Amino acid sequence: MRPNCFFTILTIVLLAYSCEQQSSSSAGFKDDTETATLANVFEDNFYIGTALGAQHITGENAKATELIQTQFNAITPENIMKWMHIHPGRDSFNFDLPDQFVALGEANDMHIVGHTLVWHSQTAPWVNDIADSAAMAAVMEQHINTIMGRYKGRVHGWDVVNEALNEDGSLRESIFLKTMGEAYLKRAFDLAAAADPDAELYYNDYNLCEPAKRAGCIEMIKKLQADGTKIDGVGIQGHFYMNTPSLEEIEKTIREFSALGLKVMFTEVDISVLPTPWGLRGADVNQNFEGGNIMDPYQEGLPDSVAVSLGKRYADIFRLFLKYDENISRVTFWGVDDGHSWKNNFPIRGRTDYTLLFDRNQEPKVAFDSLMVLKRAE
Ligand code: 9MR
Repeated sequence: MRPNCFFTILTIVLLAYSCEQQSSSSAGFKDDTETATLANVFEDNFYIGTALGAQHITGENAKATELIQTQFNAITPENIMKWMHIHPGRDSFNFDLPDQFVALGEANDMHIVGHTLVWHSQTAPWVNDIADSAAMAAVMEQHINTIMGRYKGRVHGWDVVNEALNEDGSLRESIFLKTMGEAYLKRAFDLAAAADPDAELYYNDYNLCEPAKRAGCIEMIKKLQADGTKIDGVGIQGHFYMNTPSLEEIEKTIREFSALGLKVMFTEVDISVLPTPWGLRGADVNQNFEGGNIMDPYQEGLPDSVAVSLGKRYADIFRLFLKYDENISRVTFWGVDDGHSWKNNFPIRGRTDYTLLFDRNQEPKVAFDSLMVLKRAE
């Protein structure tokens, strides 16, 4: 068979599958309840979260607001609690949007996550000028105590340390490591545990399904645990691609972190359908490349065949999440809809990616339907 012919037949088969999935799922909602949503379909399994930008917190788009309130039962602030925004000067804090974010979560009875306390990226410039250990320790104490103290009992879990590891599993040479040495990790968790003893405390990173980085992470967490540090969970960010990581590696990752006695969370889930330049994977926000149309093939819309493949990839991954729902406490998508996804600008700026479950008009995609029907197949 000629390759063109093969692909035409494959597309027809995929489309037929898509239509069948869509009709059975929408019919299914009506049979069960008119108001089936992600949050209530997976209610017995894990929280279903989303990341909110400032525009969502201020409620600029009524359709997005409705999605947030109905489809999700956990929220993470995408940017507004990062150091440069919340603590821009040594003694100045900006709590305007963070207060609104927490209030929004409370008004909707949501699981509220704080993101992120200690991260090398997007610190305020003055933090990078700190040169010695005692000064950094004092600043870290002020930062954690002030922010966690303000939301004590209201923010339920915190990404205490974010992305402390290199790809080979060694510790990243961040400003915190440079000034305080490895001790900064324990210090951050200890401060957080004291600031709000009831809050869950997480280590959060990308590429944890890669064996070397995962091994480094496990070693780091074991050391913290051996030193009596309170750490409740690990956030596997989950910036995934269509073909990587493999289901086998995702499964190993869930099992290995669960074996440490930690809650496992997938905290920043998205799946890029676009080509990656030079085999790049991960979420290092310092990497950016220029690209032409070959790298941005779906500017006019997502072809049905790709929409179906994305749905299948999401379903495969969620089937695994359901298998380990005893260990997984939360699955958070990194954004509300495709138009909002950071992937439109990473690792090449200005592309049109389709990473999430809702399209640019906040309408559900095939990927949404493919998850909504999963539980029925159990
Ligand atoms: O989605 C976030 C994007 O809007 C920001 O420009 C970027 C830089 O701060 O951070 C993105 O979120 C990151 C998250 O905070 C930590 N893990 C990687 C995420 C994607 O870069």
